[in-house]
Amino acid sequence: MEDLFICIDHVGHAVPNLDEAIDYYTNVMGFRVLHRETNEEQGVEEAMLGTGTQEPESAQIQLLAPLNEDSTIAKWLGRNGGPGMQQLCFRVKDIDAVCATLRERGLRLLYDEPKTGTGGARINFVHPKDARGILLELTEPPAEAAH
Ligand code: CMX
Repeated sequence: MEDLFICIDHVGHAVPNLDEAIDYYTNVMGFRVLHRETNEEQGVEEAMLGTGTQEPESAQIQLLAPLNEDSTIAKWLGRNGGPGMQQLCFRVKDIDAVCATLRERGLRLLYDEPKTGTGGARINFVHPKDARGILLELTEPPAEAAH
């Protein structure tokens, strides 16, 4: 059977305050900030952090802070009682094909069509109840960042 996923792209860490979390990851853990943006549609202020090799295959940490009280991340932080691991993200080459395959295999994808994620990537999510308790993000990087 052909592989569906290229690699783990990132792990999402939900935090109440992005700057405070960046301070921890850079000054205590020695990571570098690779990218930062606000995604209004997803209700997040986010940053990507890298460590070790900067090869594209190196998985990153995605810090996710809520933009407002209605944010998915605000809800998650409230339920979890504080910061923690919110998601695991697999990189894919063709998100439409992978979503179609996973749907055929009985999994619920959150969006009918992919939405826009970090750096213009096309993203979708497998519902955590269909992924053994993990919110699973799928990301197809934009063509210029693909490798
Ligand atoms: N990981 C694991 N389980 C989770 C979860 C998560 N991140 N979020 C919710 N769940 C579980 C809940 O604990 C709950 O379980 P129980 O029924 O056993 O209590 C169940 O899923 C359903 O929870 P819910 O309250 O009905 O659903 P929510 O309103 O919390 O929504 C979800 C859950 C996955 C649909 C929502 O978080 C979502 O739409 N996520 C995708 C978007 C997102 O996460 N955006 C931010 C990141 C953006 C980015 O990565 O770029």
